[in-house]
Amino acid sequence: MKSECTLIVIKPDGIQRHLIGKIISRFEDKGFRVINLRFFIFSREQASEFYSVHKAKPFFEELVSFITSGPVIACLIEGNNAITAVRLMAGATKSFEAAPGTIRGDFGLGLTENLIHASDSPESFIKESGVIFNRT
Ligand code: FUP
Repeated sequence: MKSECTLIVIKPDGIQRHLIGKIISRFEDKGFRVINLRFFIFSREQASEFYSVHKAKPFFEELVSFITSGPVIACLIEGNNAITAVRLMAGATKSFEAAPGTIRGDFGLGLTENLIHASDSPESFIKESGVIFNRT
């Protein structure tokens, strides 16, 4: 058993489509605990830092524009192997290829608009949760 913490962000499309409850319920139903939660709008500066690993990618501008386009919800989620398990539950990046049973596979068809972000490693979790929870 490896209890660990991860971060999810319900993206603006998830909020606009009223999927907050459904998305968080999946993690609670699985046995994870929500240990912190924040409803906010990313500033451009904060979004650029959050997505800094993608700075050189052609889709960076689109990604920052989208994530700053409306409110999001960030949740810290704790439980056994949370980082791996939560990413499996989110599904493949391209929602139109994501497996049924995953959040992206069940609720969306988009790429940039893919409902949820989930940290992919302990290092990403520390960096990303710092951008959201350790600053005003
Ligand atoms: P993921 O880890 O599944 O969230 O995906 P990545 O870290 O590979 O990409 C980060 C975000 O960039 C994705 F959620 C969607 C977006 N993206 C695009 O908008 N266009 C692309 O071509 C690739 C990713």
